[in-house]
Order: sequence, then structure tokens, then C-alpha cells
Amino acid sequence: MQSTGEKINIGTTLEIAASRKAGKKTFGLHAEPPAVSRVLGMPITLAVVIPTYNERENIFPLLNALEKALAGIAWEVIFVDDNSPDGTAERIRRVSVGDRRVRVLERIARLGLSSACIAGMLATPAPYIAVMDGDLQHDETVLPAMLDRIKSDRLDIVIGSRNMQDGSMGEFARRRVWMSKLGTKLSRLICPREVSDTMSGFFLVDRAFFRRVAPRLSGIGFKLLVDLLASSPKSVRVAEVPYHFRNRQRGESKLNVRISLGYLYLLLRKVVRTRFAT
Ligand SMILES: Nc1nc2c(ncn2[C@@H]2O[C@H](COP(=O)(O)OP(=O)(O)O)[C@@H](O)[C@H]2O)c(=O)[nH]1
Ligand SMILES: [Mg+2]
Repeated sequence: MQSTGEKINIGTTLEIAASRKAGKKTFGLHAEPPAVSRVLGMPITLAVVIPTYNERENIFPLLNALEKALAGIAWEVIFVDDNSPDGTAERIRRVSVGDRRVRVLERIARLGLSSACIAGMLATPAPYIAVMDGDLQHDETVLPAMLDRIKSDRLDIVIGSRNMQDGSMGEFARRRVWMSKLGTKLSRLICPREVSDTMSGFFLVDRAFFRRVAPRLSGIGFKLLVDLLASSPKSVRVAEVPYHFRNRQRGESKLNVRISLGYLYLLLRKVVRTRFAT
């Protein structure tokens, strides 16, 4: 590309320097980042993406817990709400107006947990992206350790695991523990065998890894982690950090038979694609 400095298009720094020298006004059309991005403080390190459906009563406790757990880290949180009838999005917005770290991305129909997470993950520039539920069942105090681990070992994913030493399912109903174990066993068809908790909804990914895998994701159902692990064209660099799963204190679980069948459908699609793709 020829650079004369005469024309101000979105070009190189050289062009900008040349046009400045020539005393031309650029009216903000120059190719440097706008000044505002430099005055907002530390560059962002971590985005926490939280899918919500009818979680209004959990929003303030969750934000307080994140604020405490992530002290010293430049973070933001993106809630992705599927038009919850209980006014979850409105409650988040009450905080957002005064705190730019807190955002809500609203969708006008209930499109599902996995696709909500994907939408939120695509909406952040952060180099590391955590996904956690909006009901306080995931232990936010483990996030800094997950972040340290992904950075120090240069991993693609760090998973919060309930199935390793020093982790637990807490008081999760026996039926749900059984379902989770069965789900993990089935996931072995398409996921790395060393992962102890493929059913986890609590994990942290490297942004570059996520962007590589995103176009291949199915986005079906509740189990985004399985989708991520099974969709990567290359072997995934993964580690797990233990945590104790908490009880849900407010609101209700949204898991139902249709969603469980959705998991089987996801598995089937991935098995067919990975095993029988020509
Ligand atoms: N945006 C969005 N969030 C959802 C949807 N279904 C569930 N969630 C959220 O996903 C998280 C996990 O759901 P939950 O009902 O707690 O599942 P469980 O922990 O397996 O019982 C919670 O934060 C829910 O509010 C959905 O269809 N759309
Ligand atoms: Mg839950």
C-alpha cells in the first residue's frame, strides 16, 4: 500500500505521523486506539461470563462475592440473560449504570445456556474468560488460582472440578450426582480421558483457544465444556483445580428432561463428526 500521508484513512502509524507533520487535522480518524481506552485504567485480564435465567435474587450476592474474590485483578462480568421474566436483567442494569465492569447482554428468547455463554464469551476483549453459573453453586474464590494456572502453564482450559481430591459435589441430590457421573462416562467417547469433571459448568479458557474453536461449536444444551473439549481440532492443554460445589440457596434449577436429552444429542453429533467424518 502506498502511503503519502495525504489521505487519512484507517492506515498505519507512519501515515498518521506524516499527516500530523503536515499539520492536518485528523478529527479522531487516526489509527491509534481512541484516548478513552487509555484512561479507564488497567487493561482487562479476566472476563467472567454468567448465563442467567430467573436468577434475580442471586445477582447482588454474586457480584459482592466476585468483587471480593477478584480483588487485585482487572476484571469484568458479562451476564447473558434470556429475557428472564423475574427481572434479572433489570437488576443487573441497576449495578451497570454505575459500574462499567458489569454488563448484561440480553437475548429476547430463551435460547439456552451454552449458546448464552458463547455469546458472552464473544463479547469480551479479555485474554482470559471464565464461565460460571449465576446461582453461587460455583466457588468464585477459586478463580484466581484458575487464572494463575492457565497463565503459568500456558494452558487452553482450566476446569473447576468436583471429582478430584479436595473437591466435592457437596450436598448435590443423589440423582444429580448419578446423572453427572453417567454424563462424564459418556463424554469419554469424545473428550480427553484425563478430565475428571467434564460436566463442570465452571471453567476458564484462553481467549485465543476459544476463538479457534468457536466456529466448530454446536452450542446445544447445557454442556459447553464438553462441546469445547470435543470441538478442538488440536489436543487441548487442560488442567483441573478442585472446588466444593455449593447448594443452590435461591431460585430453582432449570435442568429438565429436555435439556438432558439435549446432552445426548450433542454427544451423538460429536461422535458422528469425530468418528465418522471423512
Ligand atoms: N441465558 C440462559 N441461562 C440459563 C438458561 N438455562 C439455565 N441458565 C443459567 O445457567 C446456570 C445453570 O443453570 P442451573 O439451573 O443452575 O443448572 P444446574 O446447576 O444444573 O441445576 C444458571 O445460572 C441458570 O440461570 C438459559 O436457557 N439461558
Ligand atoms: Mg445450578
